[in-house]
Amino acid sequence: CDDLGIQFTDIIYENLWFTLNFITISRPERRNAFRPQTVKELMRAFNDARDDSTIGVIIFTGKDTTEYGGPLLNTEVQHSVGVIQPNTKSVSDGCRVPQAFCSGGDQALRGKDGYADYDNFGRLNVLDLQVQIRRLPKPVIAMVAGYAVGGGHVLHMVCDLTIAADNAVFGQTCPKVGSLDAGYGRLWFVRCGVWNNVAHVDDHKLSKADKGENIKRNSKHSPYKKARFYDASEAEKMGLVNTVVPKALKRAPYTLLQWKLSLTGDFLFVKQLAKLEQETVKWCREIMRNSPTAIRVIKSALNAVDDGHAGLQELAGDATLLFYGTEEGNEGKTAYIQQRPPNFAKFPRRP
Ligand code: 1HA
Repeated sequence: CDDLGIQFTDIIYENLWFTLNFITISRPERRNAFRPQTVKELMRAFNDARDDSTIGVIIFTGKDTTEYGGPLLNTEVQHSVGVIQPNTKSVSDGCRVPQAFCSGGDQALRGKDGYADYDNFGRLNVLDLQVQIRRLPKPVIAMVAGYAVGGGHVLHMVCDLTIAADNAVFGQTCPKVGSLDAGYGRLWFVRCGVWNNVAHVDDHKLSKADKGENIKRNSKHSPYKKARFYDASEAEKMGLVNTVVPKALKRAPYTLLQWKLSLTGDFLFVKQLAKLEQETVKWCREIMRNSPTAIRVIKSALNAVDDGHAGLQELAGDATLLFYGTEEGNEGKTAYIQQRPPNFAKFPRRP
């Protein structure tokens, strides 16, 4: 439930140690694909975490989808249907990645005007969520195990940091399903030199020799230009993820007693977490040791150029926030309330 007591159906919203929030997309039967309702719930949860002054960092993740693994496909079949070849070294079941951060928009609900679930019109409301995460004055960390593809890939990219399990697989499936995200999705591709979509689509039409040439051409442009999907270590090299964690294990079930103990000694609780979560929490703790205001201003400054006037507004808003806390700022307001001229002469005009 959120603070208004509304039951979430598509996400899980949890608090850890009163300072971190986990926001988890929970549609495992669809590899955590989002529908309009999912996005509405995510926006509500992110808003709640923003408003809660005890929360310093938000961890954004996807529910473990392992139980919806389905039958295994052999590598040849995967190739023929265009499914990606994951990092097989790290997954116990051979050639299939059973987990997902998010597989993008739910294609079964896509109509001519966007994605529709309970309404008789479509929405592209994930675009609002992307903006919301960018403007949120607290760090948002994407914790990625398995697939982060299509709109799910973009969601991890708009987060401030990404901690990935070594079975993570990244890529933009959009053109393959007749979609495109030319907004924030493109931003990091340009930054990291990821050339993905066109090759992904064209590759199917090319002969074997041409395919080789295509790949060579890509690598000639830049070692970072990637066609098709890429795994966690490649994503790390491209600067798309901050670190890769060796194993994506499920979080061990914990009892109420352990949970209570964790409130007194968090070490006990950390022991209950999977490696991926442990590493993510470690990063969160490092962030939490820093000045929240410095983190806030740095986030808005980092995003300001790419976000244009909206980015500048965010940064300027931080300046206003800080100025309101000064004696000089306060003098103007006090003078107005006291109906006297303000005395700004006493304040230094610094070089
Ligand atoms: O581009 C945009 C937007 C652009 C602008 C504005 C708004 C946008 C909003 C959204 C998007 C997009 O996200 S477009 C890209 C949509 N996503 C995809 O193209 C990914 C589709 N999924 C896959 O390629 C694969 O499922 C997978 C690589 C993630 C996983 O493969 P795997 O492990 O073989 O699982 P699979 O059997 O394919 O999937 C398990 C179940 O989940 C299947 O259902 P089932 O047959 O068991 O009933 C599958 O249909 C379902 N599923 C997975 N992803 C989606 C999905 N169902 C609907 N939509 C999905 N995205």
